[in-house]
Amino acid sequence: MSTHISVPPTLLLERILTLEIVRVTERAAVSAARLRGHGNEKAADQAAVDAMRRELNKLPIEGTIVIGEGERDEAPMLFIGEKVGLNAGPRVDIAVDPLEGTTLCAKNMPGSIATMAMADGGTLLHAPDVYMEKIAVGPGYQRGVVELDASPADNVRRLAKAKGVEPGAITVLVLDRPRHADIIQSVRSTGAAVRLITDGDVAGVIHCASPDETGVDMYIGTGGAPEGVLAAAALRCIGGQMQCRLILDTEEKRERSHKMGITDPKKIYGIEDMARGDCLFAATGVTTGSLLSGVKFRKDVIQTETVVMRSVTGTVRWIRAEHRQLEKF
Ligand code: VTB
Repeated sequence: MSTHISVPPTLLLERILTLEIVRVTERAAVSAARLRGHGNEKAADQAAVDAMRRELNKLPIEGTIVIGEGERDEAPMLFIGEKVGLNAGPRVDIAVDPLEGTTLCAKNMPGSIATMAMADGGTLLHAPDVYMEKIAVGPGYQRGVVELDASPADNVRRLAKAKGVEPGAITVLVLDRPRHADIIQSVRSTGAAVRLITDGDVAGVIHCASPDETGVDMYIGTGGAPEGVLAAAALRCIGGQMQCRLILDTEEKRERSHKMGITDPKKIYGIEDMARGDCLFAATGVTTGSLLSGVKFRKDVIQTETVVMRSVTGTVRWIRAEHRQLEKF
């Protein structure tokens, strides 16, 4: 390495990896997008997994999948604990959701993405594939402005006060599930609005970071723990607050999570508990949503849109790419 460069080699490499992870999510998105609207969630997911794994294995990293397609016996590829990369370079933790919103993709509905995060080895929460209670808001509020254990109505009022608006000016994003009926009712009792999504709460949480653009102030609800860690990695880069708690309601789940190093089953995790070190986050649109455009197959080019973030600097890049060597995609 040149002696003129004063940046520590690991940071420099990590900086270069910012673009490399874009390649990874781009490829996964294009592969999944070929199966948009085919009604086959498994096939679309598999296509994204294959592409993502192939690309990850080209990177100069010593990577470990810590959030993946599942535990080894249920996931042949990108299973938790799988080693990826060229086995040279920095030791990193990797969280993947090659196709977040498989149903959205299979039904060709808005908002499916290919996403991943990369962080210093040992710094991402090793979360089991269970449900997780989550609450998130964007940057600019005092710490603890909302809390997981406060009622949704209270949280709306607290956030409205901090923002200097009436509760009626607040919008809360919630996954449309029967289990969220009480949350929805509680939010609406304040005069606040609920925006419902059918799937995709990684993008949902990210919406909170720019309320002026998205119209979303807060995310509340229960979704997947893996998606929670990915969302935390994104907020670590762009700012905001998040509180989460794993739902470990059976002995089997408590045991499984214990094996992954979780000793307090009731712990409330903040962003720094889920993404402790420096991290990178990327997401490429598969179907067009309010965060990202989906893949467009033109006559001679494939267009993708990706957002990539880096916590060290907080830089967020929106990358619209045109891919020409189509056979390689
Ligand atoms: C959650 C959410 C995801 O699936 O995991 C959800 O975090 C699962 O909830 O974004 P259900 O079991 O009720 O479907 C997603 O929406 C992705 O599909």
